[in-house]
Amino acid sequence: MKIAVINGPNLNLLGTREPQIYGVQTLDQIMAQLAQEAHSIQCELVVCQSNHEGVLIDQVHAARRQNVSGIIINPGGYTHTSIALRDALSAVNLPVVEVHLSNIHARESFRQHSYVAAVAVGQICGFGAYGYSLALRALLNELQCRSSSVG
Ligand code: CA2
Repeated sequence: MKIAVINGPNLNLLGTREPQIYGVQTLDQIMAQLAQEAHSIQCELVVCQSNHEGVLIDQVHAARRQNVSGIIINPGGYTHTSIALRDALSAVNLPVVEVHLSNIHARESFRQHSYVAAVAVGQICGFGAYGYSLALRALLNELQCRSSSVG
């Protein structure tokens, strides 16, 4: 089974600044750990990061061609601004789990609204890098539930 993991703007800076909010691990370290975990449960990850809204939207569209079963996304700052990214996620019609390192609901008011949340199965936030691991488990559980309720 293939899962897409899509990371938005500035997440390439993880581990270099603001460790009190976002932790000390780099995105590469977090993704490598997640890929290992996925591998141990016969799952393959298609990982990407971009600072550009259109590239993220293209990656969401590509998920269908790549035969991906579901999407884990940390949309970064586009969480709070991008109707276009939300439309793309809605259009591909794959289960989506939204993840944030920080607890966006305990931060500035502009971070407390997510355009993505309404098209996601659920949102995981506030658990740092461990949130990606939780998101993977939640998505696999969702896919299992969907496949066992078909037919
Ligand atoms: O908590 C999260 O995962 C966020 O998606 C991170 C975004 C932020 O805009 C969202 O509100 C919540 C920021 C991406 C990381 O930005 C960094 C900035 C400086 C140093 C390291 C990371």
